[in-house]
Amino acid sequence: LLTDLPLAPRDPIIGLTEAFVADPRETKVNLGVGVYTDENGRVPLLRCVEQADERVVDGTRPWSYLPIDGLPAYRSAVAGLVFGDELAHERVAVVQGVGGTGGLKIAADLVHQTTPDARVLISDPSWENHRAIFTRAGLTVDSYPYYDSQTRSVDVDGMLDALRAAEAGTVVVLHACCHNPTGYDLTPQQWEQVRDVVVERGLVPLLDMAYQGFAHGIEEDGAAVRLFARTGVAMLVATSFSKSFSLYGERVGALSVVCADPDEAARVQSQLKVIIRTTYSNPPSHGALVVSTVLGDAELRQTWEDELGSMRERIRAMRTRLRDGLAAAIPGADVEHFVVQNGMFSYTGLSAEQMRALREEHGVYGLDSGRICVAALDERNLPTVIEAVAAVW
Ligand code: PLP
Ligand code: TYF
Repeated sequence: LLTDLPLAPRDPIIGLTEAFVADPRETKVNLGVGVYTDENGRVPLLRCVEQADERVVDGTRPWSYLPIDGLPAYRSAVAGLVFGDELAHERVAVVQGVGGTGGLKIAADLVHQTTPDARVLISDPSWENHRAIFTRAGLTVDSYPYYDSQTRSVDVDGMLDALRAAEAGTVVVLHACCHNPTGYDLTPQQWEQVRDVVVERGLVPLLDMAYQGFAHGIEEDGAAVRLFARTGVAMLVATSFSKSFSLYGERVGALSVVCADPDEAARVQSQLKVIIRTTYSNPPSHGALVVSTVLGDAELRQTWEDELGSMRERIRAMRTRLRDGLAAAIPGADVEHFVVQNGMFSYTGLSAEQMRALREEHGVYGLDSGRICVAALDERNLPTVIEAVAAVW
């Protein structure tokens, strides 16, 4: 059974954290994995989560099984957050997911079930796991142009051309906001252009929403999802609360599928339940209870919005400090892109070789693609990072 099984490659991002942990240097900085840390370098426990958690622990022991498709209150809270009153929620099949990754995997299995020959287009570049998840589900994955390193911006013409050339039924994976890994998002006008081509060509949009609230705000960051929801075409939305609730290890996410009518939504919901039942039977309860408690309580929800706003503003402040520090350290260098990008990640523009030098000579860990996690910058590590980046520039 296992004799000829080869050793699988490590996850490049998680593997980097392992190398970081093994590095003995005291001044080392981990800008590899996409995790938000606060001004003290710690993953925050949000106050809204702490307070909801107390209620959950007080009120719900012992732990029974959740329904296959998840906690009903959580599912409605997700529908409210993702779609607002843009469409009738009876038209949407929503299931709890094991993180955003779980939502994507359920989506991939559903697409494979309905259209085994479907092609999936992901952005070039994209989160590594996109290609892996859809490929493993048996689908063919290709990419559309997204990032133009010459102009340090989105190659929207290349993207639109690729979408125009795609066959009807092709699934197009779009980062709803805070593109991972580049940090470059579409403008509202560009989103409208993408929407028009997707609708005209009969493509299936799958919006991956892992960073709602990290670019401009909860409402603002949901605009692309609502833009597509208004068109009436079938669409899929994967949601992750890992970052926005700082609940990484609780694995809280969802998949929403917008259908033509309530009857179709009921059929989709039933098929999603079969996929879940045969994958992990039913989802874990604790994180979803915490999130639905926060979203269902006006006061806790306000606390969440404030805390999410603080995370967003701290990231923006770190981007500005990085830009200013690099501009001072490298006279004449164009470093504006650090403040143009959104979210937790920044494509620095550094080459793989420069990123290796950052790691080996300076103990600053980012990905070979040039991606760093700016949400892990703080006042203590900024001087080290600025000095190191300036040295390899
Ligand atoms: N989608 C994107 C674009 C991501 O960056 C991530 C990051 O972790 C995910 C999905 C998965 O989120 P989760 O950790 O909730 O599975
Ligand atoms: O891109 C990132 O760093 C985050 C975290 O297999 C992550 O999305 C990275 C790799 C992975 C799972 C999550």
